[in-house]
Amino acid sequence: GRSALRVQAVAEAERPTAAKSSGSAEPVTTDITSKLKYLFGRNGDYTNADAYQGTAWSVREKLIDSFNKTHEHWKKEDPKFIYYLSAEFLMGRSLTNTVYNLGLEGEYGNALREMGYHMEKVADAERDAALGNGGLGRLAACFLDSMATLDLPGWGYGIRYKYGMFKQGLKDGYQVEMPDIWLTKGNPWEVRRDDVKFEVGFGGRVERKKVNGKEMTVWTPSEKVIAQAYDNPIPGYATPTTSNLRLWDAVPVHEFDLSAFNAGDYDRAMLERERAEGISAVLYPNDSTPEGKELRLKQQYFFVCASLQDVMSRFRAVHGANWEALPEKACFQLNDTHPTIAVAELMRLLVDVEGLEWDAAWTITTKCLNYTNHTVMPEALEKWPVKVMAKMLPRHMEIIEVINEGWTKWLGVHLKDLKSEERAKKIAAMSIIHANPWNADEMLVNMAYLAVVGSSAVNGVAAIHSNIVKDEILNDFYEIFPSKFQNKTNGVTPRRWLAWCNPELAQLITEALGSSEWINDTEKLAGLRAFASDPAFQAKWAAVKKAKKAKLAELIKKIHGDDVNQNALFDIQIKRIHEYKRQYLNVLSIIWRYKQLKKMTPEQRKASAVPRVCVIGGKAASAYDMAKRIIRLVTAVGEVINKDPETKDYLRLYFLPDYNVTLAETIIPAAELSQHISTAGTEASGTSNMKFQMNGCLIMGTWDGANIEIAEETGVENVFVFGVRAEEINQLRKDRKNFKTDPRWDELMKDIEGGMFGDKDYFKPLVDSVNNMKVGNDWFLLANDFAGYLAAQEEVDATYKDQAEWLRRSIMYTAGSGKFSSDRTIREYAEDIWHVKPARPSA
Ligand code: GPK
Repeated sequence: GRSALRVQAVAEAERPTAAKSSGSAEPVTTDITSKLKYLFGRNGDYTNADAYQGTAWSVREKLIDSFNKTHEHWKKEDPKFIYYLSAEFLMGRSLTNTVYNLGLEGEYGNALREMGYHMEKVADAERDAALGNGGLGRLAACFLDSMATLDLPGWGYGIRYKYGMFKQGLKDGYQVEMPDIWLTKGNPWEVRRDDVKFEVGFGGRVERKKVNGKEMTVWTPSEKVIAQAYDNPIPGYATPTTSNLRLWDAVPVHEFDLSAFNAGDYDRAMLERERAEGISAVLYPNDSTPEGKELRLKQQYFFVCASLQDVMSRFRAVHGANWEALPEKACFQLNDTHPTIAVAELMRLLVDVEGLEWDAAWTITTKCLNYTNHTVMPEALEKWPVKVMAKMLPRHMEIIEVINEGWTKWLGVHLKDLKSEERAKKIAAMSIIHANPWNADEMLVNMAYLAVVGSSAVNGVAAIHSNIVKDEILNDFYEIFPSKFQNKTNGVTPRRWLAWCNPELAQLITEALGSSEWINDTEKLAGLRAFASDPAFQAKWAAVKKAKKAKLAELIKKIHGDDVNQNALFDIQIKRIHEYKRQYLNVLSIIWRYKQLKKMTPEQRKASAVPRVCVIGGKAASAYDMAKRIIRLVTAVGEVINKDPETKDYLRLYFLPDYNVTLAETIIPAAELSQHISTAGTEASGTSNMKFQMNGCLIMGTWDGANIEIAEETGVENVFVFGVRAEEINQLRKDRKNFKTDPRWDELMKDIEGGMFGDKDYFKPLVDSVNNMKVGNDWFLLANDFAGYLAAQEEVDATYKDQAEWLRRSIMYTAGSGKFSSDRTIREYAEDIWHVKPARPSA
């Protein structure tokens, strides 16, 4: 039997509330086979993939029962709702999460076993819902889990991309991208709502007209599409609440343009369909660097427009046109600037469609909206050319101009004590519409500024990041509205990222703490500190890690065909490939380690080397040339060192292709050391660092993002910290030309340039990007942190040799992870920003 089931049996018995399913009278096996028979025309002899379909469609019904109950309750109670607007939701798989969250693991585990299947293998047939790039999209998914678990009335709103995040393959060590065709086998986790559709317009013209004697603005779009709703029920854990993620699919207004069709003009008949479907066709694969493509703005407006209409139509059904009360019933969280057009759209709906006065509409709008910033990288802040916006959304462009006029005028009064020259400078710097600094002829709409002006609250995602937002990125705004700015340190769901992905560790924790209450009260994990130095407990803890390492070793064998030493230190860096995340620095230290090993005699290696298996994984945006070169460097270095007979017992480097949520669920529990080594001040928070911490993985990190808070909770002395501090960065960048590189660094650069790993020409730009100090390169200061990084790596080796100390720290990590549950984060949002209260349906 799978130990998850035993953990669950414990969890089940101690559920704070009754489990949601009372256990249907009809045996689950019959239900699964009936689904296979009537939905798929299958009769016996099922593959794991079949068993997955039967199980999923069966579980779906319990999920929908819970969803319906919850929504009946919420309809009756009419509480205030939070709507989480996000262009990305990186959900991963749903089957096991749903089964475990609903407390159905006993029924379904047993049924599958009776039929001769294993839940784990059956679950493996599911494809990830990869409607996101990385941290920002996965954060949204964790937030939905916590909102439901905390019984908060709240929905996610986004786009039902037909193609999610591309699948990454390797060809001769280079990244290749393949489409993610994820819906071909149907999706049991969604419900199409044929009664929920809204029209969304683009382009056209704007006129003033008298409507019923009132002067109104009328927008006549030149292009229209229909947003079709799909609901994805979100089960909470240990509660009857199942909330909702509503995703919009774009479909044509007319199935076919019949006149064109009849006239034999098939091309034109198909045009409208293609145009419409193109809007929700594909997720842009850029993480932290927006692509200024028109289709992207279209996507943003498409889902925002449909979502706002949807919320307003539900409000109207209950409260009529009493829009002043909207902020008491609805608030919206803008997940980064991607949904910021909501500021203009809500104004348009209230003023043009509902006929409110501008000022009344503005009060409502700013009360309803809140904005989360997720990055400080200047190139990542979204700015749309006025020309593009005026053409696609002419009325919105007008509205933004009026907002900006009001805003700059207000600023003029507010800053009346400044000298006129200074005042003008400040106003220009804070204008929502401003010239492109690289092209004075082009005017841009600064979406972050629009979001700040149009919102009640603005927050960053870790303490250091929120301070940088206040002190640098949006400092002018902070000085004017200090109380608008907040911090909400990110969190991750302890269900998916500990209890469900590491049931063995979960069981051990539950045994030690005497209860599974930690699964939704992670502060209880602090109780593990009492066991940190207990040799018997350490031995059990080590045995779990070993079992998880064996699973990862199996995966490496499957992908690369190699057996790895399972007693080696498993050293992991998995995240999007980005220069600021410095995978390159990791590779340099691995090459350095390799060279040191080569210099040793076999006896010396045997006596003193700590064997390591290094794993790097992550996708590079398709157009991010430097990131692709970094991937190739990883694979090229791996090709050399993994087959070197002198060193291969002591050092390996594997690139694991197609890193995604599901792969993370295998890798993270197996990790002993994880790397979070961004240049200080560049990683807003990081969230995988929290997942590793929960799973007892030690962290090698810079003083950046949530690493800082993780170190505070775990004990700074237990974390391998290195590198320059955020406060030093500006000065160090200025002093670039005088920086003297470490001789070891120079040696490594020569090695790469000299072709030690082949592909000299391809790696040349990589070497140049960090090595031409005279022209001020190495923007992310790899050379500055290099020596400190190598020293920290030596400290890792020394600590690993003392297994009792390593295990003590490992336990201290999990014990210190209580703060990083997304339940805590969501509670803070609910109390400080949303003012939304729990509303739990009865079981
Ligand atoms: C930030 F700006 C962006 C973006 O476009 N995509 C994305 O994943 C990440 N992020 C940050 O880079 C992480 O530091 C952070 O933990 C995550 O958002 C969630 O806040």
